[in-house]
Amino acid sequence: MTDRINELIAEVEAFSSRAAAEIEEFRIRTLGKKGTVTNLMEEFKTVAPEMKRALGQRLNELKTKAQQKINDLKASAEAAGPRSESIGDATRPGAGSAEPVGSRHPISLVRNEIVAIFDRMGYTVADGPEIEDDHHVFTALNFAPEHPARDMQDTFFIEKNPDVLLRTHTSSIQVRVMEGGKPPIRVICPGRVFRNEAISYRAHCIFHQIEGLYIDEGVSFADLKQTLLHFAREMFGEDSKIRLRPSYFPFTEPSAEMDVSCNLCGGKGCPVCKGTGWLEIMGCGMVDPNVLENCGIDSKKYTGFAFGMGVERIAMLKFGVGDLRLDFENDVRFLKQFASES
Ligand code: 2NL
Repeated sequence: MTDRINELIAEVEAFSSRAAAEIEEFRIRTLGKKGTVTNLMEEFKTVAPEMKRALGQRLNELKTKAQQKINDLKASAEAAGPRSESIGDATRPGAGSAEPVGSRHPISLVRNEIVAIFDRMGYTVADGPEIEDDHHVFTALNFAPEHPARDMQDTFFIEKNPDVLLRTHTSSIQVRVMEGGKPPIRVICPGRVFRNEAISYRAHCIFHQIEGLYIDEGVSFADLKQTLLHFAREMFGEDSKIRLRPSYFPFTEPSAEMDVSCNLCGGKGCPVCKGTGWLEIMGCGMVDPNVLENCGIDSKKYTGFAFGMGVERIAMLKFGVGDLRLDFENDVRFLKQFASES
């Protein structure tokens, strides 16, 4: 009997498991009604009186050890949680609980791409306030005192003070850059702009612009053309062509509207380009000498070009967004469609 007790003590000491079912099975096998330890207790009753003292002590030791072992294993199995029974393949991805990965907004994607193209040409990004004053939005940019853009119908004014308004274009950033630094200047200015317009599928009162400005000695219209051709090839594909049509802006002279060849039909004419083979994507021109002077730059020494484009319009062309109100609703079903872009 002593040998069997010793064997069982060794067995109890060696046993280990983190699975609740195995621990319970061990309990039944040892301390259960027909368990090994319980059987020994029964047998103990028939042991000769002179053996009882020594055997009894050893048997009690076995019983206590078995009970302690079961309690300890149960406690550590519970602390480790239900999954610890079997972790299975540790290289599998976690089940269910990972956060869904978001995606960039199409406006951000297009802005980042445009900024990256000009960054590679040596332009730096400049930022400025959305709440502006008349000087930076209109006067410095050569808008005549009675120009319609200064009207309440077109511009949001704040606090009934005509000198506190929301910028209607990001040119106000470039005015600040010119006022604060000396040529050579090469900046790209992305940002939100605000116009008091009725909202429709093709117009919104808040939208995004990117403007560029390059000022140095001897900058010519040829530099403007070549810069914009390079931009069009990078943005819309290397077979892209551009054309410049005469236009008018108060802040540039001469001014032009730039079209890029329609990359959907290759210039043959389709519904997107309305049969013309061309898509209008930006306005541009040589910075008016008045603007340079208004911003403290010597117009006899320096010349420059500038250009501006609407980001929503480029996103419409690039991603086929048919209604620009979608850009502002943040409907997840719309946003998810850009998850593969970066
Ligand atoms: C358009 C046209 C344009 C500019 C923006 C500019 C800025 C300064 C001086 C001169 Cl500081 N010009 N910007 C020039 C020509 C066109 O934008 O259609 N934008 C969406």
